[in-house]
Amino acid sequence: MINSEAARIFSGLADMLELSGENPFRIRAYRRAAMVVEGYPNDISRMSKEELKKIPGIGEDLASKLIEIVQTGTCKAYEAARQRIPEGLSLLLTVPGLGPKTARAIYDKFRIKDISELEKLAMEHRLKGAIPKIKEKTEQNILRGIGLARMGTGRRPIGQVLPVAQALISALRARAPVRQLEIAGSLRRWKETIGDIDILATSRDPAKVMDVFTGLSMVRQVVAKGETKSTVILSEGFQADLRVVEDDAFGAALCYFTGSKEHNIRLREMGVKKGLKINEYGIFDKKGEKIGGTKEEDVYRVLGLPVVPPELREDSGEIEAALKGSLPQLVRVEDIKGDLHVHSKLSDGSYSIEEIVQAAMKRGWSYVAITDHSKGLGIARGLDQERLLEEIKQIDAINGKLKRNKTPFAVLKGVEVDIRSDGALDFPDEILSRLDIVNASIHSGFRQAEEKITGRIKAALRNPFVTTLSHPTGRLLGEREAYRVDMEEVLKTAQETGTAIEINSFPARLDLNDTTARKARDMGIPIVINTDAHILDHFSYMSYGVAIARRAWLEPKNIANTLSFKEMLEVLHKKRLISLKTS
Ligand code: DGT
Ligand code: CA
Ligand code: CA
Ligand code: ZN
Repeated sequence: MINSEAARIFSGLADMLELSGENPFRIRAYRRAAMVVEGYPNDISRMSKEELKKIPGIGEDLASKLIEIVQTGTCKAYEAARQRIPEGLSLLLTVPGLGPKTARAIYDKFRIKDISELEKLAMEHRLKGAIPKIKEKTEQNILRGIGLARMGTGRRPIGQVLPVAQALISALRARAPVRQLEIAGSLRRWKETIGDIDILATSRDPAKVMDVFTGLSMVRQVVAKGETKSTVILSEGFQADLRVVEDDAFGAALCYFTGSKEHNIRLREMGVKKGLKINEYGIFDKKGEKIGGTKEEDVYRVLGLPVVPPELREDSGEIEAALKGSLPQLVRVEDIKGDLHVHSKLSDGSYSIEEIVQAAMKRGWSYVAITDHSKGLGIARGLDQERLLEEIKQIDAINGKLKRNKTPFAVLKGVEVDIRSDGALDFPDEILSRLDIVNASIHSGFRQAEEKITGRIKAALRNPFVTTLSHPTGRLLGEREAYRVDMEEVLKTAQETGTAIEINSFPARLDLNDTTARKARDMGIPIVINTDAHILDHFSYMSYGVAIARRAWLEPKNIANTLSFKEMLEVLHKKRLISLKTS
């Protein structure tokens, strides 16, 4: 959020002004502004200058600076102050709890260049003896501050990391002299959780790129700054590495730093068998002569392979498939023809059915299913029978209008029916049979025993009108573990009954992970990729679900909602026909 960024800039500015012995009143004004802005409940980026000036402690000058920060990500006064103090000293100022005077004393004595040097000095108690005002307790505080800044650097859901990485890329493109710039690492492979961001660049002036990168306002702490590689902790609490490489090694480096490590090892071994050395600097023949590395495809070409899509680079069969020429034609976002799990404002969504239809058409989709919650989910204003029938009527009317206007788009009547804790569904078959899409899902009894939950799901799948099992494990990344469920059993029942399984694209869910999705495909179970949208912007989450599908080796034909309206319904309603025949 821009508020905390603005706060960091103001407090950094105060620190630097203090170091250069500026007017104490100005320094105090910046400190106070930092505190006020940090705690301010509304997003300052949406406020006009006049509104900003009404915030206590913000006058004309600070309001202008806030506007500048919102527009440019920094302010001139801050950048100018940074120019006046040495690099290492401004690094020290990023350590929480280390005041400017102590930072200056440490810098003057040790000329520290990165935070790990400071950490080492504090750990070895070498600060204590050297600087009079530093006691053992100060050293502990410094270590805690360093730890604090690094905290939360555990793995994060991709949905939290990707937007930040994209902002980082735009900032670098705008301000750093970079030629090529690419995201590498697990983010390029679209793993569902990300350890850290890896970025690769080429440039005529790597030193300048490092300066810009480590100086970005979204950087909370610089862990290490080198001539061609730097590591920082971003304000959101996770780490980013930036490396600048030579143009003629960019492809080799991109391949190396995209990983996975296991995939790289396989490539390297295949190289060795051909008498080639493959590393992040390039491809070298027996004589040590460089024979490629500018482009990533160079690496695969010398091994006689087509380029393997990053999502598959996990050493889980992709090398063998590439050798045989049988890599899958992975599904793409453009292949998706519609979303089959969307909430309108009739339950806990925020938009009307008409608005949802408009947004879906704008995405180029040809259908959308409205699947509001059923009554069991009271907190989500779940629909009772009467309100559901009302919704059905509304959808019929909208479809009628679309038809009259010859608009080639269909709204599907649906529901997200709650699987109750005893395994029964929230609506009788008589109602479910009037719907096109019935997504069944569990919202309660997460702590039940495995057999119980598995039993509930199996019972739901056996219902002929349930088209899809939605968010099959109930997990919320980083928040809630999946419930205990025997996935093998669930998949087997889905296979027997012909029920589809959902890849839920909602970033906190990404439910049905890549390995299970791949297993489902192997069993011939139809898969649908849905967003579970509650607002229109959520439709963009489709790319996360598609990424899971790609990591699961899925092709368009494995996914029901890449099919035309008619074919999609044929797949999802097959079980209805079978049950009609046998009953
Ligand atoms: P993460 O950050 O834990 O989500 O996963 P990655 O894959 O992004 O891993 P990271 O950031 O440690 O390293 C980026 C890539 O660099 C990794 O995917 C492969 C490559 N790499 C790192 N260390 C090694 C290594 O020791 N050997 C080889 N062959 N490659 C490595
Ligand atoms: Ca990484
Ligand atoms: Ca890394
Ligand atoms: Zn839902």
